[in-house]
Amino acid sequence: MRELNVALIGYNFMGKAHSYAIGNAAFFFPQEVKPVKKVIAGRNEPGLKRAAEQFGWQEYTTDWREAVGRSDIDIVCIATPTSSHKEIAVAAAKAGKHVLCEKPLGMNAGEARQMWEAAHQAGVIHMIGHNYRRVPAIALAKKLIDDGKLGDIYHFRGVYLQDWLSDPAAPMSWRLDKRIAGAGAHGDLNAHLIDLARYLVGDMERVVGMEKTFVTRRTKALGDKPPHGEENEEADRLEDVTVDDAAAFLARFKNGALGTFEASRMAGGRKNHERIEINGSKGSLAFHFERMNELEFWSREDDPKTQGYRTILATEEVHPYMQAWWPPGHPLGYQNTFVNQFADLIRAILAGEQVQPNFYDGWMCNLVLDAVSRSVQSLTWEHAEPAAA
Ligand code: SOE
Repeated sequence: MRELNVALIGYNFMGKAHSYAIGNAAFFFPQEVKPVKKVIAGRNEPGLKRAAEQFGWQEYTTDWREAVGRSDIDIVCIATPTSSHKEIAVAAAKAGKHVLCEKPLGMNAGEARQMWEAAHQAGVIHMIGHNYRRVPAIALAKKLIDDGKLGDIYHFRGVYLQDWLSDPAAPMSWRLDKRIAGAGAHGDLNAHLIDLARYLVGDMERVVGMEKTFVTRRTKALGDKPPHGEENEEADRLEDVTVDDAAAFLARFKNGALGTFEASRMAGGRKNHERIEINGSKGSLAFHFERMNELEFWSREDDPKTQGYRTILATEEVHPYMQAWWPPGHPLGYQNTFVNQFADLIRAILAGEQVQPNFYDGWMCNLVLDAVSRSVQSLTWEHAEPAAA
């Protein structure tokens, strides 16, 4: 069977998720080709070596350029902090590799646009890692909306709440450094909500938002300590948090719908609480990631005597992706969304057709993120569309 060799850049949380997906895509979704975990790249050799062994990579390198430039690599998967996405993605596209990049695509819309242009000009298949589109219940929601079950859409309501920063003693991390992450909860979590809103409802016209950094200084992270223990007093040094802890915004969609979005890492008790609700003239849908196998659906067309939200267990073979998995009633987990995503990428590569969400969608998402950030400064509504639109 023909093999497609993959280079993965990054080996932490997302590196682990993508390694799992690359290793299992052909197991659950057999296609004419088989992805191979060829080479994994990262900067810290001991950690990288451990990851290579644990996740089953054939080789590792501390030089991502070497991995991307290899003639035997077909796909480059980018799972690094945001500030490095553009350089790696553009190099990969120019080298003729298909690219899967984590979100948010760029540090800002300008970068994201350059990434889309590079991939588009190179004619490679490009994808952005919004894995929540690959939850069967979310793909089912899309189908119900496309089938007209909700009618005209009135509302999109999304919250994405976590609490890992709600303790002021929680240490610094690259995710709190604007130079590396670009933004805080806004870029990390609102990016997912924006992608789901674009997928299920459509493009946004204008946005207005607010954001706040509640804890402005945090202790230097242990992992950032000087390598040999010298300058120990440095470890206790406080560092400035340069991104938002929480960001919320209102949106007007092009189709007339209204949107509300809230992202926070300060929501005590909430772990990965991504919840959306969509209301339309004929029906409503609600989804909550912590119960990711369920989709709630309310229909105006139901008999009023028994009308009410019903819970659909999206684990049956009639549901998106589920034929590939288990017998009825056997649920999926977080890691399986990455398998579904990677299988969709392979399918697109074989068909020679772009997959969604791709770098264009990543650019559109960055545009909305930027427009919200501008509105935080200007205190007014801002346009969320490309200038030419
Ligand atoms: C951290 O907030 C994080 O890992 C995000 O970066 C992911 O995109 C999200 O899926 C879970 O939370």
